[in-house]
Amino acid sequence: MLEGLEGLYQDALAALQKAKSTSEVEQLRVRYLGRNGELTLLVRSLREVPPEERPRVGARLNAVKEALEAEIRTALERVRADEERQALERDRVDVTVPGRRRALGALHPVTQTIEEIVDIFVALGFEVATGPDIEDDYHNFTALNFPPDHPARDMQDTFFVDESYLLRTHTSPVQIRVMESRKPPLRIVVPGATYRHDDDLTHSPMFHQIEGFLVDERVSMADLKGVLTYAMRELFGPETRLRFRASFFPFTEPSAEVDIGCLICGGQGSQCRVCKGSGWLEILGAGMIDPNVFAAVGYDAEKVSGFAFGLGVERVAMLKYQIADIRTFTTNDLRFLRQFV
Ligand code: FA5
Repeated sequence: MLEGLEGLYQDALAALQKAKSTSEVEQLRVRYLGRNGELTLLVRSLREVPPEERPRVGARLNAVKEALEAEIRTALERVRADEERQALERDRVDVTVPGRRRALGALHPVTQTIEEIVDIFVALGFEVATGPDIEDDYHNFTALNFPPDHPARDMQDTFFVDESYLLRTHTSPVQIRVMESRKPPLRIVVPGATYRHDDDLTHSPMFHQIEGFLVDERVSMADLKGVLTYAMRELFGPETRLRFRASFFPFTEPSAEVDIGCLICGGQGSQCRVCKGSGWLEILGAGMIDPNVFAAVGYDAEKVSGFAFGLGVERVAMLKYQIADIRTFTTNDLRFLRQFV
């Protein structure tokens, strides 16, 4: 038995020295010291050894078992250290390699302009509302007091989806949607895309507007002038001058078109190409909400009044950044877009 034991010990030592991984060492541990391991079986067969030899054999068995356990621990430490070294080698990071630059995107200049304008009104206590791009005739025209034969309803201005639906031509239908579902007082701004059959240097088939309206008791044209003057000065600078010109919209009475003093020539006019010599640039439409609009949403025009305005976002961005052609916003030329990062 002792011979077998010595042979087993030598084999185990040789095998442990060759082991290259923790799993190989673990397999050897099971093979020799597991519940049915070779050494365990020898220990179990000690009772078959004649009693007089048992102490000597037993002592040797114990010694070999302890030695083997120690060898296994040593082998484990060795292969673990090897494995760790290999893992470090494999995952080594060369910090001197130049980094790969990530192409970071940025907000589109039209989006930046929308955010800037909306922030000005939010600071004044306005809430943001939105509505659908695909509208029905009622909200886009009828409830806004457009007569049935108004030219804006014409196929040449409006993109119709089918008999009942169209791509909204302005953000004003959201006035109706908000007033239909809520009661005054209201202070609302509505940023959104709008669509018209238009295409030239200053007109795009898809463009953006920001609608604003305020409904309460005793709202006057002076409130409209005050709010717009403040907002435009925040947007274009404290020296900005505003001019209100009488105009017409079916949904406001009285109505005004609002010009700002030309930013390019400082209102001097004469040779200026941007304001075409007038010293003024048109920037938005506005007015006092027409009583017929209040009637359409069930408000009592004797009790409430309100103002509304609609601003062309691309037009504002063109003035602010002195852009000559509205189409540069949608041609995705990175040389143009990178100027707004
Ligand atoms: C309106 O759309 C009215 N809904 C504005 C309004 C709201 C008036 C509330 C009163 C009360 P208008 O058609 O003028 O009005 O358009 C408003 C602005 O949108 C214009 O001043 C212009 O800046 C911009 N705009 C109009 N058509 C285009 C276009 N095709 N491309 C780019 N901007 C446009």
